[in-house]
Amino acid sequence: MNEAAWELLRRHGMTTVFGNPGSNELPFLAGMPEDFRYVLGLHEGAVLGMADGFAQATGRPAFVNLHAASGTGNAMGALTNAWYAHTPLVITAGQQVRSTIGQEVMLSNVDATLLPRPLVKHAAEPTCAQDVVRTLSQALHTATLDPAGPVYVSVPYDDWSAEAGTDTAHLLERRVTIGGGLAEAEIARLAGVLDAATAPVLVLGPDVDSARANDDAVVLAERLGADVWVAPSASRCPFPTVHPAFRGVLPASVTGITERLTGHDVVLVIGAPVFRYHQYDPGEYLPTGTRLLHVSCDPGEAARAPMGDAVVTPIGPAVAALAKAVTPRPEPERWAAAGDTDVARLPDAAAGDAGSERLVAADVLATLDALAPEDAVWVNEATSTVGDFWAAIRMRRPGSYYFPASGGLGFGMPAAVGVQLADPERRVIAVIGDGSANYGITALWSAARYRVPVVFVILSNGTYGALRGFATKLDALNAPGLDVPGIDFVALAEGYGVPAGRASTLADLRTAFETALAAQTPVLIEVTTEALARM
Ligand code: TZD
Ligand code: CA
Repeated sequence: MNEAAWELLRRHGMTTVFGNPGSNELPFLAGMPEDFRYVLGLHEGAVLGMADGFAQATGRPAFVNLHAASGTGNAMGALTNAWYAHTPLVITAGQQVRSTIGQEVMLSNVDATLLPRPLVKHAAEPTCAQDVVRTLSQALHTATLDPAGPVYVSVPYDDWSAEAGTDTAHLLERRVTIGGGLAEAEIARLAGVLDAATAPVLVLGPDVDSARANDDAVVLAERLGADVWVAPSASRCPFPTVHPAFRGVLPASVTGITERLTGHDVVLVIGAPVFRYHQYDPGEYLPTGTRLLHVSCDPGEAARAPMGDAVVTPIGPAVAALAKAVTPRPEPERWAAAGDTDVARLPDAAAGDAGSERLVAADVLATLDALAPEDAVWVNEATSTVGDFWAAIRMRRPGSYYFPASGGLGFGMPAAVGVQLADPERRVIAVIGDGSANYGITALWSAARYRVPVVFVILSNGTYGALRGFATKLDALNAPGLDVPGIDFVALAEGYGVPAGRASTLADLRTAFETALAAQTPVLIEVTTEALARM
């Protein structure tokens, strides 16, 4: 049985196991073949975050093995991000011996299939040992089909010593794919609306990046002469930020978006929900007379939107087809007038260092941008400085940006490790707030243990900056628990085996960052920054 399950995973290229083991998982893990690698995370939130980053960066499902209900519970916060990022994950959890689950012996996973809902597409426990491999097969196909997402399988550990069913050969062979893309007539209809528009605009979301459709998105924008906004709260970067069409990220509020979209008669949203708002800010969803078209791979996303006409289809082929179908227009003059947008804005070190003991985040980010390799991969989990991040960091290639898709903190540090494991050729730089860092801090140990050379930059402003912004807006500045002073990230990193240093001037930062980039190991840089309290 054990061998049949491993063979199934091998056939699907899932030879990395992200896990944290317990007694229930040992009978399965003991059979792990030599061509598999096990990546140990010390907390299940970090296990799931690493797998999430790995799956997003490879574009393939990742395999996770957790311990029973307790391990699953620890991973649930991280599952919110995987769910909204459309990350294909096959999450397995060891269950107690089948005949004893009813007694609720230690570490039985009672009602195992209910536990991870509603954050999985499917949850199952095989009804008998002979159905384990088919259940895993169902899980991995379900995880991968659009909209991709996490699935959950609980396996009683005595199942692993039973004989596999006689029909597993069929399971090893089968492929399950989604046929077809948009029908010709549908493409022509959408292209017709875009061609007839006087001022079309594109709003692109994370699924454009995960479908590797960024280049086609550039062609579409150029042929339409349309500016491009990135969808609010985007967890990926779907468009080169150095292109003259790039306008920035939409704010996560109704009125903010309506303001930005004013002047456009047609808005085409691709690969994002319409819209992932955050702060409650009631108003008109769209400027008067503006028409919104939505292309999504997720029926739920399409159905729940409060406005617009949606079509559900795989994203990659849809963007390619639309890019071909629209009639080319001349390049807008405003693009040429913008000049070269691919320029570093390195702050003057002396200016940044004058006066305050603390650095301004925008200067820190501009410094990182100027010194980072052109193809660097960025993981961002510093919440009050997201706007500064998008303004400072130039991203030119697909797969350059990862951010927690549902805003659940604890994604950044583990995801950075997973992304770097998936893509050793590109350097991963993780910009993490001193609040966020604590939810995923144990990822440092995995980075050290497996020599995963992520550069972790901790923006240490001593506070939950974003919450200070919210507290101002919600008139709740008396709320307790908004500051996090007194954390020594250099000591924490060293404790987990990651070399670390502190930077309180831009000159220090430059030296520390250059040294980190030259190293073959993970490095952490703690940067002392100003609290911004901006929204
Ligand atoms: N817990 C979890 C798991 N996710 C969350 N999103 C929060 C709490 C609430 N939260 C935010 O939404 S932002 C934030 C918290 C605590 C502050 C993060 O602080 P930081 O970054 O130091 O990482 P800034 O730049 O100081 O805001
Ligand atoms: Ca902070």
